[in-house]
Amino acid sequence: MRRSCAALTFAVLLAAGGGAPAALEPELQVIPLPREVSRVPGGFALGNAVTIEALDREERAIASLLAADLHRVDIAATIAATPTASAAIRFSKGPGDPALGNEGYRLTVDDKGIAIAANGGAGLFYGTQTLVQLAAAAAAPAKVVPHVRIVDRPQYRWRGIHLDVSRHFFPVSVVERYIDLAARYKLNVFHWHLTDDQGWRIQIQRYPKLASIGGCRAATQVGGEGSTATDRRRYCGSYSQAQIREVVEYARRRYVTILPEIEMPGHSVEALAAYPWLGCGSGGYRVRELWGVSGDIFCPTERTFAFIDDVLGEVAALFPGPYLHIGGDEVPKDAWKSSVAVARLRRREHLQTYDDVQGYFTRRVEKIARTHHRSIVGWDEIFDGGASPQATVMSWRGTDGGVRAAKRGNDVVMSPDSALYLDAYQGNADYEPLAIGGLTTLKMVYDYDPLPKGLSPEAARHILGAQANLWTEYVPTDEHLFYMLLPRELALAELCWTPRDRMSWDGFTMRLGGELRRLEAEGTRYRIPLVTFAVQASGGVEFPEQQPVENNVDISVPADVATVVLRETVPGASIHYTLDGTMPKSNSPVYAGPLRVSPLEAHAVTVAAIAVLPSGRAGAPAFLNLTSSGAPKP
Ligand code: TNX
Repeated sequence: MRRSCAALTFAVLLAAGGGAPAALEPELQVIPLPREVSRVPGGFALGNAVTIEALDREERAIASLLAADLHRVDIAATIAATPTASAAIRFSKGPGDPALGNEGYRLTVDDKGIAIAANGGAGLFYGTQTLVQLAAAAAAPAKVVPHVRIVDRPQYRWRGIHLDVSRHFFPVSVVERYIDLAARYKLNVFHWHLTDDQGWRIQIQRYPKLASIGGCRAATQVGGEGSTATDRRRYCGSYSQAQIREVVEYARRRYVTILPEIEMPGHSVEALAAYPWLGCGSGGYRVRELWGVSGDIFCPTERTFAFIDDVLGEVAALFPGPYLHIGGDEVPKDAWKSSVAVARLRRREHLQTYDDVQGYFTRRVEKIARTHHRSIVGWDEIFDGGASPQATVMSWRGTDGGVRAAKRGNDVVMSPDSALYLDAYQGNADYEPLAIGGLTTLKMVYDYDPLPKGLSPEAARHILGAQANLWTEYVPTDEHLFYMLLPRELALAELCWTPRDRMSWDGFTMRLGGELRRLEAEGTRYRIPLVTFAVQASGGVEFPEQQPVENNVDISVPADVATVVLRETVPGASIHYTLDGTMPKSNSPVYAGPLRVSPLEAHAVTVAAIAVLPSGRAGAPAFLNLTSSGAPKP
């Protein structure tokens, strides 16, 4: 039994009648929550038309993105390129404010209007993102934004989101929307997984067959993990270099750096299908049709390294960011074990084990990357073979690899599959579209702390930040993609940006609704959060708001009667429920206030509830299983 201690107590929910949580919310409606917020009484009315003063080119570029965002929340904005007394929104940019760093900003709203100050463009841009969220939360027609002083900067410098376009291909428009959303929530790295066994997706001029042959598979797996059935339909897709340049520019304007990944030496049979001499075997390679890992991998020959040099040269010319991701994960070594070339290499380089061969491979590729003025990032397996201390390690097999690498002085990005894998189920699989497996709930993402316990300050400095990965074996469409991304990306954004001691799950779920409503208005799919439950039993025992785990909350009350408060996250959604053990539907009774149930009388009661959006789209059911451990002693 738990006494109420969470911020969201039963009494608070009861007072709100289980609805309209925004009225109770003392925090600003901003995700990620800013570092320092001081509220001042009053507010500034944006109305339906504003002027943005933007005095240089960079400011004007930011202002035009801001104007487009404001337009979407029904505020028309004009940009003034010269000092304009009537401007409601002003920028000031100039180095020298140590509280802000490269990416921080000050946002001040007072009677005069809105001022955003930063040391550079990134900070100004982030200030505008905060402003748009405040404007989106403000009610029409006055659109009053609260008087406030915000001083904000990120906790981590690497705030990443990944997208696998090999398993399923997503066109430029979808990739740009993906980047748009990342930038909105102040993420700054887009990890573009461009190649894998199931398809090569980037045009390389010197090797055109990579896209034309490596970019097509003859069929695609249907069914879940382990299925060997396919749809027998040819599936192709790749980006031209012109398209890549367009996306790079799109990201640059939103202060997002793209991390392109070219997988090697494993996850590369699609490249072998295009140029069989890249493999250690005698050919017959095919772009993979099933998910999982191919045993055919790059052979570490001089010809392969020359190929990698050419490819990375073209990739580096397209992507201005400081890093190239070279993969390095899941490398089955069998093809190397039977290779004469590898045996010769091992003798020459004194490589004891096949992990050492991968280490040699990684260090060669790192040297190649350096000739193109890039550092490498690799999955944590690159550490096993002895990566150089300059390589950045992306820790995906949990966090141990990251911890070991940080202790040895390598930079680390935390993206553990246990908490930040967005291809896993978001709730009970019975009510979710087919996914790869596992469970990564919104709360699991939110609770993840990128800083492992017990690291020395020196090692902790090597934890650059965190990243969530979205593999797309089971994500065939863009609707499904955004369903898997949202709202978990918002939890990721907060753990990357907001200092840990400012984070609060209750506060986050209260702030989330406004952003979901905004996504709804933009026609972007997201997963509707489950209805939550708070319970008060006779005898004064309270259970504060409970988050269903795999859609269930089990509570045993020491009472015969209990009052249950239901809450959903999206403003304007309704809750429909049943008490008779049947599945709730859109035509089940509408929840209008606290429910009185009697678990003792019936032995057990299940409250089953769904949230239904005004559009009619319904979320997955959540179940409160109430049992009575006996009536309270008088
Ligand atoms: C492992 S995470 C992989 C990917 C798969 C993913 C599925 C990583 C570095 N490698 O190739 O898509 O699991 O969750």
